[in-house]
Amino acid sequence: MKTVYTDQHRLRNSKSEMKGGLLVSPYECPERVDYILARLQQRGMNTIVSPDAFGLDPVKRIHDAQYLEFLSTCWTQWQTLGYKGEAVASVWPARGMHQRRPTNIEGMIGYYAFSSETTISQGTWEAAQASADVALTAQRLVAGGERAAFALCRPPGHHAASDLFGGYCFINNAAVAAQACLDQGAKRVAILDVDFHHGNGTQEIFYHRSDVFVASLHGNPQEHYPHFLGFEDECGAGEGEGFNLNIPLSSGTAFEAWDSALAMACSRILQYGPDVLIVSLGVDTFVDDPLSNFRLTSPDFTRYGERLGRLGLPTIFVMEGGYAVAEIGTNVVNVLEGFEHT
Ligand code: Q9C
Ligand code: ZN
Repeated sequence: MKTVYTDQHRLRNSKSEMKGGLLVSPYECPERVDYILARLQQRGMNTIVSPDAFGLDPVKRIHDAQYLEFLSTCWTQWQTLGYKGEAVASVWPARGMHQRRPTNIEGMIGYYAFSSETTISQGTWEAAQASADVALTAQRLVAGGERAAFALCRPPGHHAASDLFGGYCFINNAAVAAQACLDQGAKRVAILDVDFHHGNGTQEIFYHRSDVFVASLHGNPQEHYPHFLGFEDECGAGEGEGFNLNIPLSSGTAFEAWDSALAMACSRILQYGPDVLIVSLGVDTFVDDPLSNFRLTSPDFTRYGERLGRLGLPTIFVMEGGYAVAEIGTNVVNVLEGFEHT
């Protein structure tokens, strides 16, 4: 399987993440990708393809134009305020507050942010756009007949909604790729989100639609980020009713229980009969992940990769989370190798 990759991800190099009231070094760091590339090399999966430039049209099929305008100008506008730190939201249109779109950047960043850990700084927009190009290039490979492709996206995307950023995500790369499949003639696309966190952005984007089936296994939002979405009773609405599947799992979930949840999601996907599968591949389900508390071990990733391969669907892997940096390469490549062995 080919990997789509660009150095442009390095432009996303923010220095600060709000955590427990402190600004810490971001978990979502460039080194994550270095470890994945190194492991791909080591395992001989070294066909690396550079992304093509698709421009904003395919991104605008998913995201609000004013939101994209905000992302592309935020850092410049923030600097005009003379602040010393990176751009971060501090005020939101919470319950009972008017929800008109502010024109001032301090208001606007709160309007478009859903959480405060994610800062915007020099290069964030350029990296986010390149990350979408990576996903679109992988989509093009699979549309062109490859069985599978790996989009080594960074920054990740699954928390980004049509007009919201957060959870380290700005553009929803998996959603953009799914829409590209449909725009090129696919009738049905399934997105399977195996990141530890609920893919709230992906859910929001497709919640009212039946042409994309979204399934997510994740830490119970009662206890875990993103807290407000990802419950079992969120099944889609209107046209989309029955086309969203959430499987929240409790803290400490180990492979056996996780894998039976995956088997359930897989059978729903087969029932749906998609033309293509997009896997939102977060490996923060790993036992030593610093942000999460599932208990998958490195060999478990191979086993579930095999399960994904047995679905027999054209598959686009889109990189999401995973913060145990030293092991991230092993865990990601194990999934891809498991898939390829089938
Ligand atoms: N105490 C992805 O994995 N954590 N994003 C906020 C938790 C944010 C994860 C603080 C986690 C975002 C793509
Ligand atoms: Zn995650």
